[in-house]
Amino acid sequence: MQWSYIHVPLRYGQGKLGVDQGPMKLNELGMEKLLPTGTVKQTIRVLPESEIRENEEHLKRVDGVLHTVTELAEVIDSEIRANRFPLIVGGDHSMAIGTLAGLAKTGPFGVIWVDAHADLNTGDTSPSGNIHGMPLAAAMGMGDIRLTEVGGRDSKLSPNHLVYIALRDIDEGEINEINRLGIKVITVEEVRTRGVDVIMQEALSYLRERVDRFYISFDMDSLDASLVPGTGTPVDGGLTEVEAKAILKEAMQAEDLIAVELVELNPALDRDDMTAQLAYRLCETIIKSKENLLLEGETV
Ligand code: HAR
Ligand code: MN
Ligand code: MN
Ligand code: MN
Repeated sequence: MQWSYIHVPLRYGQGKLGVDQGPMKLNELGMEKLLPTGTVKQTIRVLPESEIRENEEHLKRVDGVLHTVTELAEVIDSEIRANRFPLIVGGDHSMAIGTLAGLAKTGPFGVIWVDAHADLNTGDTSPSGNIHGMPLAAAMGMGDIRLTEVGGRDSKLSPNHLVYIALRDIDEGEINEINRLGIKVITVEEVRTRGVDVIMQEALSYLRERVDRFYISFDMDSLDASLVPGTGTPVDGGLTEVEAKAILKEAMQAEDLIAVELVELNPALDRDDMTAQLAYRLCETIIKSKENLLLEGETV
């Protein structure tokens, strides 16, 4: 299958400078060489700062986010219809509003969300007003209508089509929603005690009982804070590199995986490019696993 490599240099979903440089940084490190020949490459447009007008307390820089995710939703939809496999790199996690809306245009799908955070806030529950903490709520039809209506009125994602992995920094409003909606959560502790194979098989069977395709969204802050200085909101107690690669490898080898997303690499906050290099190695695992270039047991 042909790959579709999509840059989303978006930073308006949060307040720190530099996360928009994530995609270019990966290219500098040699992404172009990793991508199979014939890969279609594109960059989603982002409004210049001078055109940002909205800075609502509860929905910061919403016009900047909307501009990019609206375009991303259309691009994702057309790439899926063209039977290509999107690798989407960001950029902050608000971009997933576009990814989720784009995928929903061709029918139901499951989501594996690998993240320290639940990204399930609305403008009302968010402690920060940062939209990168809201994409899953928006996809489920919760929160401000401008976010929930990206890519059409209908809800894009059902709560029981979602599995979280590595969640550990959750706001009160999000905890209430996770419990109320009965969303499946796999903690880092479970990854460690039960093993990646077991939890991934469980996550995949859970989704396969409900949907026939899924995508994986990987937030760099799912990794332990000590490994990722170059992300906006690092959290202790996260995944090791080996665990992250094993999760990605298992997802990538699933025939019903339809897209993969890697977000929240912020080169401006990084230390000696360590987070960028790690993100690059994850991309190597992503690409080689799908292309079956990894030997059994190898995780790059
Ligand atoms: N939950 C907090 C908020 O909504 C922090 C969110 C940080 N989000 C990300 N994405 N880095 O997972 O403001
Ligand atoms: Mn996130
Ligand atoms: Mn996060
Ligand atoms: Mn630690």
